[in-house]
Amino acid sequence: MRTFFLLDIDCFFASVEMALHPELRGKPVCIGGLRTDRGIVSCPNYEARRYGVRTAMPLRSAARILPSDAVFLRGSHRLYGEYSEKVMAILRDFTPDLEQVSVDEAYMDVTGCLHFWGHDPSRMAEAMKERIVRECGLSVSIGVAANRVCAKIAAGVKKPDGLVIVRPGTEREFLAPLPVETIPGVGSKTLPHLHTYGIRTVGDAMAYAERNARPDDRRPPLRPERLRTFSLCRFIASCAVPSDEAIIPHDHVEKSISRDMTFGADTADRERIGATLYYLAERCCKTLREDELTASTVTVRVRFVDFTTVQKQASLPLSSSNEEDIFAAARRLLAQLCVPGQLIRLVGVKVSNLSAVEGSQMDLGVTAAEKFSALHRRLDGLQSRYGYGSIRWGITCGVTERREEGNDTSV
Ligand code: DCP
Ligand code: MG
Repeated sequence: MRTFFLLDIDCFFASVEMALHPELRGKPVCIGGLRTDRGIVSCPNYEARRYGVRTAMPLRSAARILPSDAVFLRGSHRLYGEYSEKVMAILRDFTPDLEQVSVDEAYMDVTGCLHFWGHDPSRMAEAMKERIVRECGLSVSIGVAANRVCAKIAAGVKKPDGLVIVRPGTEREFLAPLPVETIPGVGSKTLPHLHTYGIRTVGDAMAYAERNARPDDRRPPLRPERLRTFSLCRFIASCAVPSDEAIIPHDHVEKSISRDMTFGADTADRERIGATLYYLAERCCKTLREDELTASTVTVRVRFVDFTTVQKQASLPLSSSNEEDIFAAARRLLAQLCVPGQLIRLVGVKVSNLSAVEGSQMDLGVTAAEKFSALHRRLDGLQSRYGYGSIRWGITCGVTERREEGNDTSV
């Protein structure tokens, strides 16, 4: 079981100003502009929030509701960037497995480091907080849990200066009473839909998912509208499940290559989905070969009818740029992400963990992989000369859509 931390700096921009100018402490402070400027508040401190000021509120509205000793500052993004780097550097002293997700927020997988703290996450979290206060003068909130979603929600529960630990096995208990919109991804579109089904809390969604699960096929399939609700509720319920997904440290993440395809009409046709998966793997592999790269991680992304998106990744035993290897991994991942009969809107393949290929290694033609590699290069040449349709693998013949949303991405 993994242990994740989510750390979020409290009212970040305002906190930096208060750290540098202690005379601001205790007063309402708004960053974003002066009180008569046009524009919005980018960060109110907690004193200003007590008067009802919120992020993105017009400065002039904030000025109207705040007392005259409130301080309005334009702020300095350069300064906040420097503080952000300082905090992230402190966190990296605690664990290398850190993913910075915004200027003041990072996920950490501390599973491998907890033994330094007697397997006590609260000791580790307190030590982090103490160092950040001492060296940067900033207070932070930390959520600890066996998956990222619970850690993120826990970090927000007792802000500012919070530390909330969701003990393994208590995820359901923790999430169930919360409003369903607490779950990231449940927004203004999905919320009214859930409300029409009487689903207001995460617990309601969990109960709905359980009631409508169909372990055997003797019960009639759900109608599309109910299926949408069910998929949503199942996704919400999955937020209580511990995660085994590793955190990929951002500064070690290299370029990745991804290709997505949205189907013309939602489909549950396994053959068609498989053909598309192969086609997308092929597109990724072509780019790998063009750039003289191989990949050792494959990720598959699936978007369902209700726009819920799930993804899963796997490592290859040997890094590769061959369709056979990438597709085999992608097919296994796809099988884990969706059940037969489930309608799919989009499927995507991403290859990452890239490394450069030694030129001669590709040309030996001794092992099966090398032979395939040589074959793929020949096909690449033919296709670039005479078009993709001139010669193609049988499996992709059913692929008619070309509504690719692919691009080479740097994560
Ligand atoms: N920010 C911004 N505009 C927004 C949201 C945020 O400029 N619409 C900036 C200002 C924040 C910083 O990003 O200080 C971090 O955003 P958070 O959402 O973490 O908000 P705060 O750190 O200000 O408050 P909290 O204590 O709720 O984390
Ligand atoms: Mg913050």
